[in-house]
Amino acid sequence: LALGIVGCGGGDTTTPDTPQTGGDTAAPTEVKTMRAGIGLNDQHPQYKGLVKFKELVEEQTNGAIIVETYHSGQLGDDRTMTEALQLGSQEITIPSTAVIANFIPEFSVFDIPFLFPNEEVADAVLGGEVGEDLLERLADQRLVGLGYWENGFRDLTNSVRPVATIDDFKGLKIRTMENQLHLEAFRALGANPTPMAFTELFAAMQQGTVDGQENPYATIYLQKFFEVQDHVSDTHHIYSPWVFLVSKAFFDGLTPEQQEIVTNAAYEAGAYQRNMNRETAAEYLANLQAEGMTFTEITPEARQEMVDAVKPVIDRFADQIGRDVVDAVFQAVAEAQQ
Ligand code: TK8
Repeated sequence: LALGIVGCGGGDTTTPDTPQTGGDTAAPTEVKTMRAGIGLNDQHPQYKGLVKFKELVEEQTNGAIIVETYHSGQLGDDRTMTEALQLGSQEITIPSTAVIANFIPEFSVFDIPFLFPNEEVADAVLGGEVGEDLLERLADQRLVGLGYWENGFRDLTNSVRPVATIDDFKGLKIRTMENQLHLEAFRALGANPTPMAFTELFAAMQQGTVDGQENPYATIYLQKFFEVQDHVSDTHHIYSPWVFLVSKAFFDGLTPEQQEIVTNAAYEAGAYQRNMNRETAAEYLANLQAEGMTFTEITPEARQEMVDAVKPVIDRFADQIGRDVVDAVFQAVAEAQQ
């Protein structure tokens, strides 16, 4: 008894060919598939968080929603996958806010260097009114944002020299994410930045197309950047959030109960991933040193020089980001520290 195939807002919907048996354990009448793609590999807390999401959703919907997980850029880079959600050919991706800023400029507010002094302040701002307001703006881009996950504090690596002060940035070819504020900030630090998708980064470092990059320790270690990079510094120059994105067309096609399950699962898996990220950061730095990377601590004085150097960039970008958003974020950062 083969039942019809019902299309539903982007996600594949197939109706099982077994007739309903009734009762709580009945097979779902209509199975929806969520194709979830990320750029990092299957060792990273981001992927472990995605698997947690998959388990929660499949269990709580009794298999009415199935999540297919793809890692290591199998479905493309952050920007391509975000566009796929808009087109309805993919249902989930978890890009950096820096990439989302190409769709909604206000998201670049989180790329302001040295904005968050620590993770507690980041949690308070992202989980508060400012963070929620930005997530609501995703609807205009046919996207739904189900909370912020943690990429984390970004640290500089390179294959040329240890970096201890701003002078050491001079002339370094640094890959940045595809984000204008990142580019301008690294120019202000004296580097020679190149925007590039994450999926091309390892090869670029291997071939010497770029001298360095910047990412949290978990990414540097788990993506094996120590094989092509010699030096790491705790610049902690930007705290990168990820956003758990769902295709709006698909999300709108879910029942209210399914929307609640998917939303709660995204937030629960986000907390799980954030905690795992934080619990392992020190271990990954130690692993990088064990793999032969030199580690340079940035002194408060040296960091202050960097803060001063990028300040004009922030002033220049405030209007492009939206001065109301910039003011609201700085206000929220100040309040979170009281
Ligand atoms: C992975 C990216 C990565 C980001 C970058 O898809 O591009 O450097 O930090 O985590 O989202």
